[in-house]
Amino acid sequence: MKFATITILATFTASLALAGGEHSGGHDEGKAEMKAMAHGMPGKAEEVSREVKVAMHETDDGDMIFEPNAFEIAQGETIRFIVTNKGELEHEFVIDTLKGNAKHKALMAEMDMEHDDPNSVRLDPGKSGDVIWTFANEGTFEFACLIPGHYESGMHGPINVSN
Ligand SMILES: [Cu+2]
Repeated sequence: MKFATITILATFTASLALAGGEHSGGHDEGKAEMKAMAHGMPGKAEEVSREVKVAMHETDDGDMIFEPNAFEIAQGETIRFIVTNKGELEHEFVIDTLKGNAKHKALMAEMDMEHDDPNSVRLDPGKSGDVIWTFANEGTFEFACLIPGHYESGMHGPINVSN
């Protein structure tokens, strides 16, 4: 299982490298650009319309999961995701487009980096944190843990935004 994961990641990274330079995917994109993203924008605490609890943990089967594993959201809602790491490993909760998560995951496979973006929270075991996000557009987006190997172990799910 572990070998298969490594092969998939390596193949994925290679194909991204070939695709090349469409978008830097780096972490120093400005807040202004953030507002234009398909999956929405950082939300303001005073505008939170709903709180949603999310747990992250490993299972006895060797999988890693989010509970719940999908979200239905109305366009325009500002959600406070209260995320708790109930596992024994470090995990993170990242909201992005499927494409954005795929790119970010490939970068993480090369170099596992800490980040402090408004669309994510990374937590040590036993810790809680939150992400406040405004879903400005309709569509299917994704939440995921992009720590190497975790996505493949089950840590991702859809965010369906409809109006
Ligand atoms: Cu994880």
